[in-house]
Amino acid sequence: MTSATEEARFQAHIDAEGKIEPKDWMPEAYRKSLVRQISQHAHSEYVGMLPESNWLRRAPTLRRKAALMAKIQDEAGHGLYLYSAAETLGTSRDEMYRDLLSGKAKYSSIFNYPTLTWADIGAVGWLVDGAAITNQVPLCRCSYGPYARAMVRVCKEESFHQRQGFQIMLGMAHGSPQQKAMAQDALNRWWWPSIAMFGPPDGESKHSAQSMAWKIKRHSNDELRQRFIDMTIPQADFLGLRIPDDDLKFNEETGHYDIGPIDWDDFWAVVNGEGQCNTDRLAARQKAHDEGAWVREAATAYAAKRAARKAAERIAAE
Ligand code: FAQ
Repeated sequence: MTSATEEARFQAHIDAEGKIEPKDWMPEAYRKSLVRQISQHAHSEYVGMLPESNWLRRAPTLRRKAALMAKIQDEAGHGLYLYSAAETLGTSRDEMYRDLLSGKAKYSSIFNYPTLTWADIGAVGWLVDGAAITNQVPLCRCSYGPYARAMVRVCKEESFHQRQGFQIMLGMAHGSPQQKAMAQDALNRWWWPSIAMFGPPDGESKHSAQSMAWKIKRHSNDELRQRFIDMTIPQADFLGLRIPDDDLKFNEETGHYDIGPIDWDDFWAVVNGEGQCNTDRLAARQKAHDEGAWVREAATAYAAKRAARKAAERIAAE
């Protein structure tokens, strides 16, 4: 079969909502784009543990601490499912992780902002996980089977995370005047980075058109951003907090909220390594990787020993 015929069959399968599995034929560009997106997603989950773990030992109550600990552990689990899904495409986890530590691979811009107060933990859960769910629910229908299946569980857990964050915000917004001010301050700082997190505007998104044709992405960056804005503004009203945007207004004609301009220069500066926390985040991941070397060595040695024992048992039984 020529590669043009293979490609036509591949696209027809996707158009008919078929799933692509690891051993199926796929264009190299499809494989490469998936490794790029899934590994960036996995890196985001790993780096995303850091802003939250900053508050783990200072959580205000044991209950809050237990919930936050469970959430952070979930993010580690998400990273594992995602690295495993990406490995089915032929790139090893070691290779992907090396690219993160060297700064070659991207991870989400949002995790380069600092968590300054406990209210930030509420804002991260409410806004960042809220944005993550909006972006990730359509990924459960991604054309690549292992990614789509991993996302089902990830989304269920993200939905618990979003509620955990909203509940913190609710407690603070209805608490003392100082607590309400902290909640408003957290919203002021996390709103715009959460909006930008959906990626560049449609006209500037270099991968969207192809990713949508391949049904990796189901919606454009701007469509998902708008969906998140429309969903979140009534939640801010319920909290009695103000969205920090003087241009924000409901557009009766479109049925959507219009927002002011997004600071794309800030977004690209953060993506390109100049955010407040980029250096710290990578240093923390590098330190954890170095300190975990003995665990990886022990696990590899155990696996090798177990395989040798099994082989010896097989030979003895023959
Ligand atoms: N940050 O052409 P597009 C979470 C890059 S997980 C950094 O539009 P695409 C859970 C993009 O990679 C959050 N870079 O790209 C959690 C590309 O660069 P490249 C992560 C960004 O792939 C919560 C270039 O810009 N979620 O939050 C960003 O079609 C709380 C051009 O962009 C995912 O990864 C950004 N925000 O669309 C954990 C979801 N946006 O690769 C802990 C899966 C864009 O050419 C606590 N990923 N770029 O070098 C996706 O849906 C897509 O990859 C997008 C980007 C939407 C992120």
